[in-house]
Amino acid sequence: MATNRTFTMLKPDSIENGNIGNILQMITDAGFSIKAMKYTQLTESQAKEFYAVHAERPFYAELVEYMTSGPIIAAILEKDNAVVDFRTLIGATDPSEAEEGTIRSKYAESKGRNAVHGSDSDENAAIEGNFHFTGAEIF
Ligand code: DAT
Ligand code: MG
Repeated sequence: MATNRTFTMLKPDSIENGNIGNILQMITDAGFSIKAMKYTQLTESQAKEFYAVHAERPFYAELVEYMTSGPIIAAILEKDNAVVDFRTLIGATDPSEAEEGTIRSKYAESKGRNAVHGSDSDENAAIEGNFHFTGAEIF
């Protein structure tokens, strides 16, 4: 995946709370185009693998349970400076620390139920995008 791409998930709270449309609007209004997208539910083994980097953290079990608790939307997004600009658009992990106007400030409930995922590097964006999509699913 090119360095102008990032990977996102709209987490189960975004779907439960009816925020998908508003969040996708914020993403496209910010200049991201959608290269791939699917509505799906992670299995326990997929969630464990996706978040393996956090396996030693105290919140890992809670994170895996939460991320498998309902459907998500997974997407690959494209824009210049995609990884950094998307992290700016989503705001801090903890919504109480997220800048006003960011997706997490508007829609996240808590540190765990925080509305969206955004890749933290070009390398992880490529790994995460390829985890969810085959080449034929990326446009
Ligand atoms: P981010 O999603 O901002 O990249 P992260 O990579 O540090 O944050 O953590 C991944 C996810 O794990 C995060 O989106 C929500 C969950 N998480 C992180 N810290 C947590 C905490 N202290 N308590 C509960 N869940 C947490
Ligand atoms: Mg992260």
